Formats: sequence, structure tokens, C-alpha cells
Amino acid sequence: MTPTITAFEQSPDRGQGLARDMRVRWALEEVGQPYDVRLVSFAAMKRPAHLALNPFGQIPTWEEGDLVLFESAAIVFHIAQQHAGLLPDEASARSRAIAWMFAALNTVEPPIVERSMVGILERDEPWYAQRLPAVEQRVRHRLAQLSRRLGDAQWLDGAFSAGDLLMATVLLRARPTGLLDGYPNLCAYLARAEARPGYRRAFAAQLAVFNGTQG
Ligand code: GTB
Repeated sequence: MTPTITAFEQSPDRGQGLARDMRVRWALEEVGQPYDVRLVSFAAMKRPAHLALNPFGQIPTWEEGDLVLFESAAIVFHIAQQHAGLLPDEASARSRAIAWMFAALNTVEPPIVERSMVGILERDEPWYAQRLPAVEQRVRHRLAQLSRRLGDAQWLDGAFSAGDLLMATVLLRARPTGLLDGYPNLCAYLARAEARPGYRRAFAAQLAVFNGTQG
């Protein structure tokens, strides 16, 4: 059965691939699972039909027969459980890859999202100039720790996994701030992730939506 995901009708990132449907598209492309996309406006996301799929009125969502899911990482995990290629078979390696999924979302993403939101919502506030350095320092702290752990490795723990997929999407959100530039191995890690054919197909698909050229 072909799953249907939801995505922004018009993404505020103008097709940079920073919205969270990108994670789901990428996971689907990695495992070779075709999918349908239903585009939704901000207004439609707050209506009962969409709230029945996601109580928080957000994208992405997942519909596959009777199964409805929300939360991008839960959807990526679901895909990784259904298909080979995103989680190792060996039990300990699988648990470690799942730990990296949680690390991406719970430990690395929060300061990066905070930095992004401060830039969007607080730029004109009187406290902005004072607050920004502290927020950026929290991002640098996490990036430095991640950079030390990654070292010269290609991926976080052996072969590319759903942990890398989520971590890469989190780091992409930090890139526009320039904070990633201080960590050449993280930049190279991200470049490896973006060079994956699955990433490129997913990126092209969401960009086509923004450009109005999707098939
Ligand atoms: N925890 C949820 C998940 O992972 O699925 C969070 C989902 C979420 O934040 N969805 C956002 C949304 O639907 C889109 S991705 N927002 C609409 C709303 O809340 O009304 C977040 C996002 C939006 C825009 C950019 N950007 O422009 O760069 C980046 C990320």
C-alpha cells in the first residue's frame, strides 16, 4: 500500500528542505518506498480533518491503510522498521542507532531550533543582541561535542542509519546561522549526507513543490 504524507503547500523555507517532511521523504527514498504527498496550507492544518491526523496541527503526517502517524521521527522509525537499510539487524548496533535518533532530536536539535526561532521571532526585541550570544553558545557546545565524537568517521556508528538521517536534518537547520562552519568534520558529514542519492531525490521532490513543478 502506498503511504501518503503531508507537506507544506508553500514552505516558508522556500524549498531549502528544512521542513520536517524532508526527513520522511528522505527515509522513503533511502528504502525505495514510493509515496504520495498531500499538500496542506497553514489554514488547512488547523482544521478538524488535519487535526484528526496530527492533534498539533502540523506536518508531516503519515497515512497507510488504517495506520495514521504524526511526528517525523516516529514516521522515520516506522519506515526503518518496515524496510531494510536504515537500522542495523544486529540488536546492539540497532539500539545504538536508535540512541542516535533520540540524540539528534532530544540533545542536538533543541538549541538549534531555539537559535532559529530567536532569529525569526525575537530579532526586533530589545533583548535580542544580549540573548543571541548565549543561545549560540549552547549550539556551539553541542556541535563541539558531536564533532569530537564523530572525529574522522563517515557516519555516527558504522554504516549510515536513521540516526545519521535525523542528525543530518538537524544540522541542516543550523547551517544558515554559520555556526556549523567552525566544525569542518560536521560540514563534511553533512556534505556526505546531502550527496546520497536518496537525499537528492527527496530534496528535488520538495523543491519541485515550492517551484510548482511537481509531477
Ligand atoms: N515534532 C514535530 C515533528 O517532528 O513532526 C514537529 C513538526 C513541525 O514542527 N512541523 C512544522 C509545522 O507544521 C513544519 S516543520 N508548522 C506549522 C504550524 O505549526 O502551524 C518546522 C519548520 C518550519 C519552517 C522551517 N523553515 O522555514 O526553515 C523549518 C522547519
